[in-house]
Amino acid sequence: MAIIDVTIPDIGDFDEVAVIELLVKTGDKVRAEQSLITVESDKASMEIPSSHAGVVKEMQVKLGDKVKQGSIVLKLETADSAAVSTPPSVAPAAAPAVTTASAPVIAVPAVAVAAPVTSSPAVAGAAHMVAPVTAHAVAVVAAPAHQPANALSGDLPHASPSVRKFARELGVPLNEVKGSGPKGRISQEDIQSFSRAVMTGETRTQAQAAKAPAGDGAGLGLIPWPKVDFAKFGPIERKELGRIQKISGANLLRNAVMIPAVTNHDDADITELEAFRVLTNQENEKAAKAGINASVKVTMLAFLIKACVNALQKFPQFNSSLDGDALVYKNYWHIGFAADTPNGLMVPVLKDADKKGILQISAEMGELAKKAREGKLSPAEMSGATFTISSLGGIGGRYFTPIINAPEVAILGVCKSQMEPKWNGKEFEPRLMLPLSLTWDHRVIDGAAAARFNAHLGHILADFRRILL
Ligand code: CAO
Repeated sequence: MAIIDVTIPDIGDFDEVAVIELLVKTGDKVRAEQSLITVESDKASMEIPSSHAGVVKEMQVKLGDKVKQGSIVLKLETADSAAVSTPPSVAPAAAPAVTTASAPVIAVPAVAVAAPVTSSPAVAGAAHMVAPVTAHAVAVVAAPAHQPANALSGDLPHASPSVRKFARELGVPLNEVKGSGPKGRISQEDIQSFSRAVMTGETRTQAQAAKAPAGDGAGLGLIPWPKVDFAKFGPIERKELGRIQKISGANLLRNAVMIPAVTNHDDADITELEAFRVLTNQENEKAAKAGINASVKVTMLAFLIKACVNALQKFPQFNSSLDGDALVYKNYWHIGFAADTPNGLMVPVLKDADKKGILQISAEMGELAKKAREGKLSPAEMSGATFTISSLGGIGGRYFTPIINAPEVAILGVCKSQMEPKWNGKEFEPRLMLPLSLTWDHRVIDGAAAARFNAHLGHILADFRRILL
């Protein structure tokens, strides 16, 4: 028997977060990895797991407390006396493979969901966070977009933890809900009524909308969402949206509504680059068989990441973020890429792409995509992107209009390359053309810059040696 302190592990780029939910109490028996409390910043909420199994002897935090890495959550009596000397695992959020300690990291919204409990050492002890995205958007999605600001100030609206959780799941801003219980306590029914009212456009009166702070996205004066009894027209089946979809939807909507986005479509001639890629893979395979190096499969996306970094360096406004009336230019190039996973779309971030070669990028991308599919990405591996690429090249399609992943200002969508007849001045010749779709924020970028960005990208992809110039 031993009493140990269970502490807050590395929770990524958050200095201090508020305790918004206590999931266990004194006397409870907990398993290793079981969630103990929920904490929340303005960017994300996350459940803090137990580093060991045992019995809760004493809670050391209460609702509204501010905690950070190392803060003691509770005292735990464990059966294992060796546990005393085993500090809670706190490392994983700072995944070594791709973490850059020195680079400033933008607080990219990340969402925390109760991620599948995993026994993987890669996430053990780390806050359970998953950053989801949905179709056509590669936003690393913020926790409830309208999360009440006062949840962080300690002035928590009157509601039980389960009601808070319910509100978060629906993306309902608790501080806007009028509680019907004693002393204005908010119940689950209040949340449901609020949510229903929002869906039918009843909640915000025009007066409320007029009072809404500029830029909160409210008060668009839209007509109510159509209410249709679908069952009247044929058999239906109703399925709740997944948690990730619910949360990401609010963020996608915000990004779609608040960013004046424009998409430029273009094509890049990758005939020679594709031949080089195929050759590189053949040579790599031979070398791997001969035991000379590890086998790394190079895909077009690795070249695209490198080419994008070059274009971002030439056109730095594409690697910036809006901050009020100022533009923040980032002198680091962390590229997010959308990865299709069973949990939904995730956006792992390949850090310092400017400092890495194609083989390293390919290897890291492979690792990150694998972790994404297994739900093992750490918060650090999903944050800090300065630009995002969404590649549907392995699937198909011609062009699409990706949604910008705020606070980034541009995103590149890529579709499947195909052979096309191109006029070379004398005759048509078959060329492998890669469709590019660049969506950009018109507050920061103008059409001419976007056309130049795409043209430059195409120029690099057509002859990759230009990257050396
Ligand atoms: N044109 C033609 N073929 C392409 C291509 C392109 N632009 N890009 C990739 N391919 C080919 C690859 O060469 C590979 O072919 P082989 O198996 O014959 O070698 C095949 O497609 C599969 O590639 P891949 O998808 O495994 O690798 P990738 O590096 O291109 O992509 C990843 C990795 C993680 C981005 C991808 O697996 C994925 O998840 N893509 C989906 C992203 C997505 O859904 N975006 C939309 C977001 S908006 O809702």
